[in-house]
Amino acid sequence: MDKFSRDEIDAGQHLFTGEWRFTAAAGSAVSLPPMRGMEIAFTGRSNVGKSSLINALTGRKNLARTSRTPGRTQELIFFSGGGRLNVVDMPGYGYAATAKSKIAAWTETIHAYLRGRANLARIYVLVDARHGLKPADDPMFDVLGHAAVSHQIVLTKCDEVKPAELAGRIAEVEAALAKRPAAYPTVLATSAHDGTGIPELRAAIARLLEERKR
Ligand SMILES: Nc1nc2c(ncn2[C@@H]2O[C@H](COP(=O)(O)OP(=O)(O)O)[C@@H](O)[C@H]2O)c(=O)[nH]1
Ligand SMILES: [Mg+2]
Repeated sequence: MDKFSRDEIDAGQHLFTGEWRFTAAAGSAVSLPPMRGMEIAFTGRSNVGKSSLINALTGRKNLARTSRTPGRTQELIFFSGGGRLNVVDMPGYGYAATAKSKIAAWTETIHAYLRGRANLARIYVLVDARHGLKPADDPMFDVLGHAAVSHQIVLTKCDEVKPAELAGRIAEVEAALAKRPAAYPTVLATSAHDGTGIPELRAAIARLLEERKR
């Protein structure tokens, strides 16, 4: 796991202090909003904790509506805090009951988004710390690799696993990443429920935006 300086932690906190609000939703390629500032996007299997993590990052309890029904969010949802950074909640995947037609529409929208988004700094692929990587994650990593979009794994729900199990899960996921050279080699461990890793994830995003400036 990466280490962050006090300055980077502060910069991360500052990055998320705005009044975060919903700005747009896109359920198809044509409805994508115009590019503005920089974007980071969150993806992962349905129910992995995307909306909860966005709420924790932005400090807004109900910004990204958390849902107990997997597979409900079928659109890309855009949020802004009024500054340079925009956050995108991507539709979840890997939900067995999803109709084939919906998967096709989802795939088309995601591909269009990844192909045409010059201001997309990184995709964070969320993985449940209790379960690790699953075959359902493979298509997303394949798409990200092909599109050459910068991406990194964030473990979610770390409050649910004991420290020794978490260390093992991190090692296991980072070992799997060695076979995916397009992916960032280290993971970030978070919990939206107890706040673990949230300052570090904010700092990682602040560092990323600094790198993008140069
Ligand atoms: N224990 C624990 N549960 C979480 C955490 N984050 C999300 N959840 C739960 O996981 C479920 C799905 O969360 P949600 O954010 O809606 O997932 P999404 O489908 O990926 O957007 C909800 O019941 C959340 O309460 C976490 O950090 N810890
Ligand atoms: Mg959600």
